[in-house]
Amino acid sequence: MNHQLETKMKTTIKLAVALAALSIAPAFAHDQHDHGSFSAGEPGNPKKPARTIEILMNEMDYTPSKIEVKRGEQVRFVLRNVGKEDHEFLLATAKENLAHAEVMKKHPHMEHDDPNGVRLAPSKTAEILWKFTKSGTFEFSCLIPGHRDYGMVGHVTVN
Ligand SMILES: [Cu+2]
Repeated sequence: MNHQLETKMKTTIKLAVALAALSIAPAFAHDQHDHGSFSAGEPGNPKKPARTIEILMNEMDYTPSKIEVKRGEQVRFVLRNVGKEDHEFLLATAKENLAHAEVMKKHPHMEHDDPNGVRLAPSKTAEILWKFTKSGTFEFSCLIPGHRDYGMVGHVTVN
């Protein structure tokens, strides 16, 4: 696929995500247009210290699936796909992930290149540096159709 077409498709998918959010929660949709903000905090600063948390992705769960962090804490997620299928790690609110999941039912192979998420092929590893600036409960989830329902959802509690 040529790059221009790929970029165009990504833009279309982002628009579709925004539209899905709009149909579920009009008040929330505003955030979707602000590409600088994320529901679970913000991308981390590599120059600042971070706690490393390793998360294994498998069919069909995460290990560990529950983590606790302090508000303002920076976490370096080391994500390892130890399974036999592709898996994702998308950090957001449950509401945002559910809206995103609806879009993925129509586009199961959509790529993610956002700072709060990654899709990994089997035996691949990736890192996400994240600063939890908001208190509350957030989740990480795999939105490949079926995976979330089968157990690929974990929770982050920010105190
Ligand atoms: Cu998965």
